[in-house]
Amino acid sequence: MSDVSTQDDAPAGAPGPGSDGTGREPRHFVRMVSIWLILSAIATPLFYFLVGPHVPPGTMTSTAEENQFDFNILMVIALPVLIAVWVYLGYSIITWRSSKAAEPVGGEVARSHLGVQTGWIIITSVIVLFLAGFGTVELISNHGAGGGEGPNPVWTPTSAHILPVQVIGQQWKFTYRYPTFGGMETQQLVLPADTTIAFHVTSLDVIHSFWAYQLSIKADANPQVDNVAFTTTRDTGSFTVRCSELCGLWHGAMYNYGRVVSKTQFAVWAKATEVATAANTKLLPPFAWTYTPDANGADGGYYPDNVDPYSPSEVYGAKQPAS
Ligand SMILES: [Cu+2]
Repeated sequence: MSDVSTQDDAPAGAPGPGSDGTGREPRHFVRMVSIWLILSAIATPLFYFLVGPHVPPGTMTSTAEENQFDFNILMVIALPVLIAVWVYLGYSIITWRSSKAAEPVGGEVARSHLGVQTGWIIITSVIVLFLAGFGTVELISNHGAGGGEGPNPVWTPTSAHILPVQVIGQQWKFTYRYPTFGGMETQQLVLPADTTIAFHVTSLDVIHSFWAYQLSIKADANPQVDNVAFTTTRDTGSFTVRCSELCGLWHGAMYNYGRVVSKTQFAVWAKATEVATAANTKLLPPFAWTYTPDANGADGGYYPDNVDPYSPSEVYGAKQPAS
């Protein structure tokens, strides 16, 4: 890889006829590896310990923590590769630029270096196979990617206390119902810290996607589907909820904010909100895991309005009138 400037078939780094005045070609390969080793040994731990704890999506939940760890491991493997490319590029520009007398000579010597070829295949194979194994272990041991466990979760948390929160998407907002607090519905997603949450994600109209970025939760919100995603909250703080499935004209405006608060604060908030929304809750349909979408589009209804003044064709499943 390095000794393309020599005309003989000496191994990489071996001295050869050179043009540096000493009659010996510098050991370019050894130099490059040394520079790469030093830079990698400095940059990799610096990244892991200084930048790593700040890598998105943070540590607000168990799933966020796991994702942050995975991103950091990927970066720790990628950094030395990146540094190798930059070192080779930089070294080549300095050493073999055209204004220098020592023009590298390519040809067969450059193409058929057994050590370089074997090393390349071994190193890239080890990296790719390790990442495949690491990814598989992380996927299984952390019970799925991103907390989206689907309508029939293959695993359920072992935690004794799980707070169910229903996320309802509709054009174009999210609302949240708390079945353990009288089925109240709010526009604020408030969660207690250090608690396992079961998000039950559904939709009243078209397909949406519930993406709570800092919680590292992303789950499709589909009508007639109760899509479950688990996570355990850790730190308190605020987070952003966005729709991440194109769902119509105001998709881009379909976001709001949530908070993870202490358990005591949550208990106070939940009780107060349950009382404050009691009159509203009475007007809502009873809490259910899914609701029948409103056939008349984006008015956010829970039931088909198969009553006047709507025509039968506006009701889901209705036969189209003969034209
Ligand atoms: Cu949407």
